[in-house]
Order: sequence, then C-alpha cells, then structure tokens
Amino acid sequence: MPPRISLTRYLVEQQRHDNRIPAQLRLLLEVVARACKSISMAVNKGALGGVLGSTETENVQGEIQKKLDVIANEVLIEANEWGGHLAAMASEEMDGIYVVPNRYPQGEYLLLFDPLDGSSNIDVNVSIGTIFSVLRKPEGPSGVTLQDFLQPGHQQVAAGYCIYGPQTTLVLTVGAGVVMFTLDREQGSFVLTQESLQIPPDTREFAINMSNMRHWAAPVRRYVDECLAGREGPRGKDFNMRWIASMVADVHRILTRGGIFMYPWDNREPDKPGKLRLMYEANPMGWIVEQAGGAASDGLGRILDIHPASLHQRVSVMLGSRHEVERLAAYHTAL
Ligand code: P6P
Repeated sequence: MPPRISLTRYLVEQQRHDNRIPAQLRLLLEVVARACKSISMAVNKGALGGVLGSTETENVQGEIQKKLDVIANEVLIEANEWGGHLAAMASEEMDGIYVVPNRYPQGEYLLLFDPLDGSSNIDVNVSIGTIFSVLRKPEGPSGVTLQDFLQPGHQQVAAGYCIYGPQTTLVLTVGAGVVMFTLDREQGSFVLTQESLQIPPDTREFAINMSNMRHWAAPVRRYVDECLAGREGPRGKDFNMRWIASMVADVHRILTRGGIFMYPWDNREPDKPGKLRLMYEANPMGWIVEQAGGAASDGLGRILDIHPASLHQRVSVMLGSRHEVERLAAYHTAL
C-alpha cells in the first residue's frame, strides 16, 4: 500500500515532480473528484434520497433518463463552471456543448463526461460510475465551438472514472501511468490506495453480452467460440465470463485482475459502429487501459487514433489484456 496521501497532495507532488499537472489542470481534477464525492453521496442514499427511478425525459441518445443521470450531470456542470479552468463541457446527457457562462472566466481545458454510466443498474443496486476525459482547447480565436472537442483520444491530457460500488474509487491518468484513490468517508477525502496499476497481458476472463452472439461479426464470434471451447479447443485453456453491464465496473475489474471487455459492432443496428460512445466512454477508458499496459481497439485500429466526426458518435470497443486484444484485432484483419 502506498503512503496514505490525499488526492490534493498527490497532484501537488506530481506537479513538482514533472510539471505534468499545471495548476489549472490540478484544480480541474480536484473539482471533478469533489463532484464525484457528491454523486457518490446521492447514489448511496438510493431510495432514502428519492433518487431512484426514471424521469419523463429522454437524453440525446434517445434513452429515458434516470433521476440520478440528471442529478449527476447537474452536479458536474455546477461544480466545474465557475472555477476558471474550463472553456466548455460536453456530456452524454446533453445534446450540444455547454460553454462556460460569460459571468465566469474561461479556462484552457475542455471536459467531457458520462455523468453516470451503467445507469440501468441504479435501481438494482449494482456498481455504476462517472467517466471523464480532459482535452486542451485548441489555440485560435477566442470562444469555443463543438469542433474544438472533436480531437482524437491521444490528445487527452487527463482521463478517469469514479466507480460507486462497495468502495467509491477514483481512477486517474495524466499520461504517467494509472493511479487509484479510495474515498475515506470519515475524512471526506480521496486517499491514494494504488499506484502504477498494470493489466496482465494475458487473461482467462472475457466480458461481453452473450445474448447478442447471433448478431456478431465473424471475428468476434470466432474469438468467443475459442474461449468457450476451453482447454480442449485452440486456446488450450478454460476461460471465465463476466458481464456486469456497467462499463465502469467491467473495466475496473480488468484493471484490477486482467481480462478483455468487448462491446463490438453487431447487426442489430448495422449502421451504428457499436453501442458505446467514443468521446466520453471509449477514449477515456481506452487511455486508462493503455496507460496500464493494456490495449484498446475498435477491431480495425487503435481507438485513441480515431478522428471524431461528431460529439456523440459510437464505436466498437475491445479493450483490456494486450495479448487478447491483439489476437481479436488480428482476427479482424485475417478475413
Ligand atoms: P447492454 C450501460 O448502459 C452501458 O452504456 C455500459 O456501461 C455497459 O457496458 C453497456 O451499456 C451494457 O449494455 O446492451 O449489455 O445492456
């Protein structure tokens, strides 16, 4: 266990060490962490807080919003708009970008988030989480547009998630590996609990929604069939399967003990490349996984190299233990 230091102290010491976290970025990360603490409190109240169930509204994805989706989105907007570190924000729950109001100073960063991923699990008390990605606002004329957000994932300057489970855990990268902080509810602060997380390059555990099997493309079907064939099959070993249907929880397990997570294209909606969103799900999670020694592919290439065409565009996602992602990607090119 590393020394029990707070998130604030960790960020200050990292800044001193390699200037990777300028003051405005440090403020941004601390504000996001504080917002995640508030979201955690709301999530943990559950029925007692009257926050379960759905609203009458749909988000831009056409999904009925859970009450906590809306609460989490509002918490992140209100926490981040006044600090002077951001130019604008974008969220799974909002159609367009949210430009910091003129009454506040504009900063140099762009913040994107899925305020509460896995929200279909809220009412059944399964772990859910907040995913966020930080980009630098491109140089240029004052003001900020949606176009400024459309940067490939390798341009991120920070990415992270907070998982609201048995513990509330914040996982973060600024491009120098992956660190984990656990919320100490008595102190009310995030405490460093793991540094330099590493994903084992091999695994015996895969995560995919098997009910979609008949809709998958051949390479995915081949990969999963070989896992299911176990030690008698071409892989020569047995595999386990997990599917929590909460990306944050599935990715957290993979960061902790390895595995491969797949939400690939399927022919249910053939015009869509996949279900998950590039800008605020696949890019931040893909960078975190890469920073922990894993890989993140859409089957044809590195997710972080995709040049976004739209804010809410979807992408096929295969990420986790490097050797497994590379094998699955190779099946896509072996056609
Ligand atoms: P399915 C949650 O709604 C989510 O966006 C991800 O967190 C999760 O991995 C996936 O969708 C689950 O999708 O189709 O299995 O319910």
